[in-house]
Amino acid sequence: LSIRHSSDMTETELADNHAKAHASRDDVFDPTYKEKEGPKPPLNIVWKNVFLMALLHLGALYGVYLIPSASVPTLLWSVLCYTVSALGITAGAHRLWSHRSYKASLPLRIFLGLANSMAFQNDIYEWARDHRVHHKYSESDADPHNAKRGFFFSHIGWLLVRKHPDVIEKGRKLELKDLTSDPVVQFQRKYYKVSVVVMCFMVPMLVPWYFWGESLWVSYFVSSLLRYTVVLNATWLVNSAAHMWGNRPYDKTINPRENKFVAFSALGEGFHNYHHTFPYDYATSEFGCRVNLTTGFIDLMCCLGLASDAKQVSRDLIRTRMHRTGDGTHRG
Ligand code: ST9
Ligand code: ZN
Ligand code: ZN
Repeated sequence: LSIRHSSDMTETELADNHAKAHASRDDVFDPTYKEKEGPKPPLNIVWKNVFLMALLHLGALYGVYLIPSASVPTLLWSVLCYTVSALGITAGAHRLWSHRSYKASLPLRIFLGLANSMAFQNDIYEWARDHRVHHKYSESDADPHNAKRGFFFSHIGWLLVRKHPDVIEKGRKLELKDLTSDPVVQFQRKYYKVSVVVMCFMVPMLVPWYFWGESLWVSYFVSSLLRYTVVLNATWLVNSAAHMWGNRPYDKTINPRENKFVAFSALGEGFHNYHHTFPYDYATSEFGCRVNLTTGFIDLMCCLGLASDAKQVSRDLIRTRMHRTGDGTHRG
């Protein structure tokens, strides 16, 4: 397993190392940014998005109603599609492409690119760009899903209105060369729409119909629409619930929190106080694979030689930081 354990380094060496690792990336909180004074720009609702999101959620509710008529293989297939599409976000867009917390070989990047299209959450480039501004200007006007604007806004509302101009202004200044020079990211961006039609809608719907005779109606509403909607909401809970409810063992001065329910449903992405404190840690938690399927997946990829250079924060650094800025709720 090629995980770099850095437990024998001093804190200064570690801090130095992390600074170097981050020299080319823009996912670290920038305390110098100040929101512009004066009245906030008016809310500009995008009615097309409101309509489509309402329709999607109605379709998903109908999918819940159809669950009893779906066959067991169809239900298992839906769970598999959930896991694969979630990994396209967690292991792909998030830990690999937004934070560069490990390196992935070309075959693994191709798999994660396809899995990402199955999740249909904007292309990898756009997702990672928005996510870097989220970390760098967390909970301010330049954060696309600023949790200070409430649960609804940070959950889904931010996708139903025009962005605050500071998100775009600050986002345009981000360092994104690593994304523009990754052929998988560029290819997925170029063919994004067709890849979503195939991966998010056609493949989940057609496999149950072709291989075990499920009705297209049931597989469309359960494996495509319901599965897609649940992955979306599990992801959005990281922005809403995990910025509101839970403890803050690593840094009590920030809002992101440790939330077990979100960690479970988002395959390990609910340890959000840890993650905003140490965004470069490939495990997004100090507890390895515990309630963290994504970390198990990346470990497996390292074992198979498909991933490498997984970055981890040392125990010493975690402990020092916890004592300095934590809320005292840490168990260890
Ligand atoms: C979705 C995304 O759901 C979900 C992301 C969640 C993030 C989660 C993070 C949590 C942590 C990780 C944990 C993962 C857990 C996963 C668990 C899995 C179980 N910088 O966008 P426009 C430019 S998507 C720089 O139209 P508007 C842009 O390039 C769901 N530039 O802004 C463009 O420039 P140009 C499906 C930026 O008009 C111009 O600005 N998709 C930035 O304000 C205008 O861009 C949807 O629902 C930036 N950050 O519209 C679609 N941003 O003109 C949603 C923008 O030069 N999107 N620019 O090309 C939209 O319809 C629109 O974006 C909008 C805003 C209406 C929201
Ligand atoms: Zn966050
Ligand atoms: Zn992140």
